[in-house]
Amino acid sequence: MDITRRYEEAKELYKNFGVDTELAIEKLSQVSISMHCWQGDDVTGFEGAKGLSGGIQATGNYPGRARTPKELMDDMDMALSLIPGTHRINLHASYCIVKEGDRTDRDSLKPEHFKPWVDYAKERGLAIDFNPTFFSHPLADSGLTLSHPDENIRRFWVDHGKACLKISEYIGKELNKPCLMNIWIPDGYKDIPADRYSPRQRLMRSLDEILSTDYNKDYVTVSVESKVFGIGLESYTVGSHEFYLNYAATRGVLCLLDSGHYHPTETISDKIPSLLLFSDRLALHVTRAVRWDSDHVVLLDEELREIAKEIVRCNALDRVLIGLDYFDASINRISAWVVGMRNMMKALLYALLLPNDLLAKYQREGEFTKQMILQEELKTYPFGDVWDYFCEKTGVPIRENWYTVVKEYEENVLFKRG
Ligand code: RNT
Ligand code: ZN
Repeated sequence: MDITRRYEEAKELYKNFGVDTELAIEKLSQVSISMHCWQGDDVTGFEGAKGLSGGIQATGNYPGRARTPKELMDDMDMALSLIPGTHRINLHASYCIVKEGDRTDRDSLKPEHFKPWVDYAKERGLAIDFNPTFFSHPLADSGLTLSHPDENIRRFWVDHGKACLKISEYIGKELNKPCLMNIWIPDGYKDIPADRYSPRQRLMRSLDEILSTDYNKDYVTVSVESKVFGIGLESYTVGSHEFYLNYAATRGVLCLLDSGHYHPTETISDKIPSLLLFSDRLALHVTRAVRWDSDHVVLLDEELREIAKEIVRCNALDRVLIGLDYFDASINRISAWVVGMRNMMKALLYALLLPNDLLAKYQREGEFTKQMILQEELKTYPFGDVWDYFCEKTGVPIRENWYTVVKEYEENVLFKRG
């Protein structure tokens, strides 16, 4: 298997359509994807949480879940060593690292509680993104947080949001790389509500209060994430798509589209160009919805390629902040990360290797037959040869060979965790 020879042949084939494989590789190596820490421990965090709440669920009990900051960091290192490129890590407030005896609750978390993460990122040249955690907490048990009618509870969560803005600012400043702080709340009702307006009005007020915090926009970018329904909260979601679309547009923050948060035949790929026309930047949670679940491991499927194509065709690799968001506890968790991250990169490479200008020209000229033929034939072009070459060039294992490394780590480390 001569990777370079195969690459050279692929290069010639793509060149026939004016596609420069070298340029594609160059652009791909600039991409950084935010790898979500919560795949490593089934969204448990370090606060001693008893279970996961907020209408999301991690199912499965594959051995080896990371239980401490050190274990999670080690596992993330293992995953990152098998993924080509330099990426970001995505943390939740529930991954705070507090000293023994420290009783700090979410409303008063401080930058110091994330210093070990900042040190971790510094040593590895990574950036960090951040999320306030509006679930898995006694005050979120009702399924309501920022839209809660009880003023004290609502205030607690507003204070959590504010504390997280300061933490995000600290992270961005320390790493000298802007931190994306994404706000997602589970708020909703299991059954048909009597009043759909007031909870949204309270959410709007809460978000405005959070954003009134004094924070440095050079270091923090805020996004808001909508959802269609949660488990146990099936009938009404306070933070719906329309709510956040308008909220983001009027407040100058970003929309975050989670690919698992829409109706079954509704895709986020189609929304990307529309949002980019009206907003400078856009954030994504890439995941895979399967029936009731919005959080399966990202596969190289049609929609993933469509998402990548829209980002590339809009020339927006630097305007779309890509993050992954899923949690599968039924398989090796490190493999889950590696599969998703590599697939996201593969999808982008696939999109970068398409003759996008030529295809757009066919569309403009009404040459729909040619457009279809070429798009279909391109599906079996040797994109895998370019991918292998890219992996070799960046020093990560080729093809499925990375699994041997994970398997060894599994035997020596994960299975010994008890
Ligand atoms: C839940 C949202 C949210 C979470 C993470 C843990 O439906 O997608 O983004 O998955 O914040
Ligand atoms: Zn999400």
